[in-house]
Amino acid sequence: MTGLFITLEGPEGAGKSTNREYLAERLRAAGIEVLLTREPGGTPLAERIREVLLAPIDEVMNPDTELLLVFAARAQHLAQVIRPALARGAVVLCDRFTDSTYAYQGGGRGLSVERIAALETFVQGDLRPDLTLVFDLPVEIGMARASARGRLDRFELEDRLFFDAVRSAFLARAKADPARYLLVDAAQPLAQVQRALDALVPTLLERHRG
Ligand code: Z5A
Repeated sequence: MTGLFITLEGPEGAGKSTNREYLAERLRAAGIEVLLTREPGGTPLAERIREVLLAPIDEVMNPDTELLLVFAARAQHLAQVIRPALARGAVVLCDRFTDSTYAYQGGGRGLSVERIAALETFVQGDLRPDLTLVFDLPVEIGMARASARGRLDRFELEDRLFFDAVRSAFLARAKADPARYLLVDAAQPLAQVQRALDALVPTLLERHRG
């Protein structure tokens, strides 16, 4: 049996976590095992790498260091959590995955797509999400939602140009492969976003049944 691998992507404050919980409830109501997880993180070791990635520090983190830490966490997460869950037929709902690497380390930090793609193949083999929901949001709204939460992490301290590049990278990836990506307008009121997710549930159940 193989499960369904769904990732939720987009800028900070786009509602990924909120909507991941919402979608999980809908799928669980249909009697399906749903695993909620996130990146970077998802295992105790990968969560420790997350702390290193997010904590503001005085030393500038080299972009290659950042990229390798992201994929180190992912390798652990895949081996310990994601692959076993998919193998037993669960739906995996993962808050961020490799599209965030293309957006933040690629778009934001300027690392080449080729370098990221090489690590993607090295760490994931041919595993790619079955579906990626991209929650799109104007940069200023995302930054305002993040600031409202208080202390900013190392990424949230970046400037407007960085976040413009991140958003463009997400949109370009969604546009390039409409069969895998679903773009969600995350600036709408939450109830409307969740109506769009409700409409998606029957398709997901059908795909899961295979
Ligand atoms: N990162 C990376 O660089 N490379 C990688 O490969 C990966 C990650 C995997 C941590 O991510 C950082 O890791 C991330 C990129 C980097 N950094 N940044 N910036 P994270 O997922 O932990 O951080 P986040 O995106 O900042 O999480 P978040 O702010 O919690 O965003 P969210 O999950 O999308 O939003 P939320 O918590 O569901 O909602 C935020 C608030 O908005 C909350 O009060 C909601 O009630 C509200 N909300 C949500 N939707 C709506 C709507 N539609 N209307 C009004 N209010 C709403």
